[in-house]
Amino acid sequence: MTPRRGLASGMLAAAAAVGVSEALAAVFNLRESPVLALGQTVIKLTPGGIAEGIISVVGKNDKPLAVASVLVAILLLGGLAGLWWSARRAWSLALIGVLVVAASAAMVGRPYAYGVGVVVCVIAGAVVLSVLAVLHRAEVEPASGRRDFLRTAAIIGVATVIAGGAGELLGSRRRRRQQIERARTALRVPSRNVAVPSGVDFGAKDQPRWLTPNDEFYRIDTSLTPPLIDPNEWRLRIHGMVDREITLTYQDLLDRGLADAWITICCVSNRVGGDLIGNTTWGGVPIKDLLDEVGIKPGADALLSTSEDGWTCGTPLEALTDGRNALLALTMNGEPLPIPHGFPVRQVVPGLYGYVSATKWVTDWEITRFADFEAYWSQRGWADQAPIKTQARIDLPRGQASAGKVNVAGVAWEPNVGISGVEVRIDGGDWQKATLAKVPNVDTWVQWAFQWDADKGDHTIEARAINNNGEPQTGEFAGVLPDGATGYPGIGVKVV
Ligand SMILES: Nc1nc2c(c(=O)[nH]1)N[C@H]1C(S)=C(S)[C@@H](COP(=O)(O)O)O[C@H]1N2
Ligand SMILES: [Mo]
Repeated sequence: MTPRRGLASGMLAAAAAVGVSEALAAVFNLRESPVLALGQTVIKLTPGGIAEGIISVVGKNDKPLAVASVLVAILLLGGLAGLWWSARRAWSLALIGVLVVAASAAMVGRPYAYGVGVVVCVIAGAVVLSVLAVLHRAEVEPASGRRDFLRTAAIIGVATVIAGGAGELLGSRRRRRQQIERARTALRVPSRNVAVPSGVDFGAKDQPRWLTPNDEFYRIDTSLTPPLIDPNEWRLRIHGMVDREITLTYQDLLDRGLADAWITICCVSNRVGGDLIGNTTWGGVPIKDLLDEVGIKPGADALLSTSEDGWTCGTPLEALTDGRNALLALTMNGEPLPIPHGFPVRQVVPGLYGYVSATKWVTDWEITRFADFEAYWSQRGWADQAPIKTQARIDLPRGQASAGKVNVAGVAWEPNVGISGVEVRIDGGDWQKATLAKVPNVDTWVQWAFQWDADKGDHTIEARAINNNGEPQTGEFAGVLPDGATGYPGIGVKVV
């Protein structure tokens, strides 16, 4: 192998190792990749006088400068290892070994050191060895010639760029997420009253709590990774069929004062008995107040809301102005919205399925008419209008029960209308009244319980909710498409 090619093979091997180590650092979520750790270590080890001299020249760019120097050094030393690979293999191996040890030491010496950082350095060393071996074999094999070496080198080069690029992308997204998470934690939202009202939760073992904790709240959206929005940069533009167009900031909303409301939200894709539903307290600005501020022009019947990532949602103005607690929400269970649940600002509207009301990461409101647009899910076959249907769910018992008194329990809901009763029937018999827990308003689900005197054997239990208009839920089965499932929830129980 010519010296020039030896040098090239080594530099390529070093570049591949850097690319792979960047990617692995991102995959393992390390705070610093080996190159960055080496750069930081160089800064730390540079004698004060020299460092000051450098900083006086390059200013705040000392970190990029250190990283660039490290990269150049790695490439040059890699080149040397490639140069020595054929004739002085031992020197070459020793040099690679020294580099791996130096990088490992830098990783371990940093705050937040992780043992896995050493693994990354060792893998990077293995990459150098493999690339050198492959390139030099491509050169010496009988059939091979210049083209084989170049072709192999080209493939490795492309792979290096892809690995490094992917690592960079993943890493920068992670850093951005951490930055937004810090901004979220630093927010001072006025303290909220999030105490669970008394009497709402029977407290039965194995039953979901009346208040759904934020980290257990169901999540449905079309984004692979949630939008990352800095609350200081967030804006909501309100325009369309309005008298006065306005643009709101996060602080504008805080200045208006937040109202709190207990609201159960539910996904249209929730099958009968399903768990795409949750209940919490939301703090926000009443949407009606904002609509009054901008002034709705005659003829408008819809709010077309758009999220930062381009998802769209059509909500009837009627539901936003009829006096129900429709909120432009900033908090969820007393804290700023979690990022996956719409941080910094989302909508919550009692009584409408999420896809027609609950826009997360909302940044644009257009007052318009349903006749003039089709929102994201309507374009895909779902209904334009979708109020939440009267439903009950059975949560207890689970699977088996022992003969005698059995606690049959669950929840029922029809936000914005409320539930007046729940009935239970065993093996298709008569409907019998269950007991309801308390609720603070008509917008939340209500827990119910029924004491069943159970005989041994296999049984089925069904339930139905009756809303505050005295209407029982329908027993007729319907799937979730186009506007929500119906039918009685039913479970099979083995009593022993
Ligand atoms: N930006 C955006 N908002 C969205 C969605 C979405 O895909 N993108 N999905 C909606 C749907 S279908 C539901 S059911 C609710 C779910 O809210 P959650 O994830 O906070 O429970 O958010 C709604 N808001
Ligand atoms: Mo949904």
